[in-house]
Amino acid sequence: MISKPLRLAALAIAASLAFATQANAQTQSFDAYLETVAAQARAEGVSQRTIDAVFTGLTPNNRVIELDRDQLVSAGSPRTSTGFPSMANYLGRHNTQARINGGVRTLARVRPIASRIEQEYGVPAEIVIAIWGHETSYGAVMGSFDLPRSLATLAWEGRRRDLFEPELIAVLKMVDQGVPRSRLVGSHAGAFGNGQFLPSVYLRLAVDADGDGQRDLWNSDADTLASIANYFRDAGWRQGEPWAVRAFVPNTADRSGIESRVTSPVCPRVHERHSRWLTVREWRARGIEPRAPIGDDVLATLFEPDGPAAPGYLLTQNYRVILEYNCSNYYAMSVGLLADEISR
Ligand SMILES: [Ca+2]
Repeated sequence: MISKPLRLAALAIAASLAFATQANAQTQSFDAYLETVAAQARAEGVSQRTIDAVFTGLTPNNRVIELDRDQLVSAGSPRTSTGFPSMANYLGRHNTQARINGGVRTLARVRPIASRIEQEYGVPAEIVIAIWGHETSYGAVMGSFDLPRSLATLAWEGRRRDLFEPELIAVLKMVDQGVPRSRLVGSHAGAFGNGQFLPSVYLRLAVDADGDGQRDLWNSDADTLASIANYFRDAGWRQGEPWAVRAFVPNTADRSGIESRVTSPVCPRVHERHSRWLTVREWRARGIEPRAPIGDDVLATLFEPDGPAAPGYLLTQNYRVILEYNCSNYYAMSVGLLADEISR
């Protein structure tokens, strides 16, 4: 299983996934810990009224800690000859016909808004809707955990306090900005709404696109679509470039010498499966043929997720943008291919 999406936090998770020690865990009672967070929040301008409204009566949730630990130990699926779990298997489970149909229906329903947002942000509507589909089945499954309680529990527990304490303070700032306390419901790991943003991402990138004065990622189609599109634009989406194209890779293709020579500073285990960057023109010269339109000068990496006998892809910079949303090749491939299906 791939770990649950955690937005920008994926970077921090990748760095600490190997059973980090609980160095600073639970050296204080939960209430004493909340007092230290409250002091920090006050220093960052959060009102006492908000702190009282959110923290009074808050208790840790053991279920959240259990789920967080389960993520670490979940054993992988069967491996292919690549040494990695099968991409085909993952896609079969995640890009189901029901999910594809849901995406087509969603796009039809929101098309006027989606077109306007596509114009404004330069991110294809089908990519945004594919994210929505993978995160919450187009809003059907947004999580039922109380966000302040989950975030306070995870921050106090301490394994990833560096990640969760700022998110706990960010959720207080959301309340200060007028988000109703009752709306703060989401995943056990603190992600919420249609696109499963973390609070810090909400503060930075959520958009009020329907003009009602609220950035409502739970109920508003326009706010949801614009906020995800804004995330993608902020992460460097290149308008008019595909996320990837399927590529024909002949048996005779020489795969030696195309390994990446750099180690990615972020989630290196994801990036090390991609080749080095070459232009499409250079790939063609090596006998590797794109199966869909893509400019000759576009830079791409070759990725053969299930090995040489299975489909290969030329990934562009836009694939990296999907990885910024959730740094997993399985996630990014399933989002890109779902978007392709929706736009077909
Ligand atoms: Ca709104």
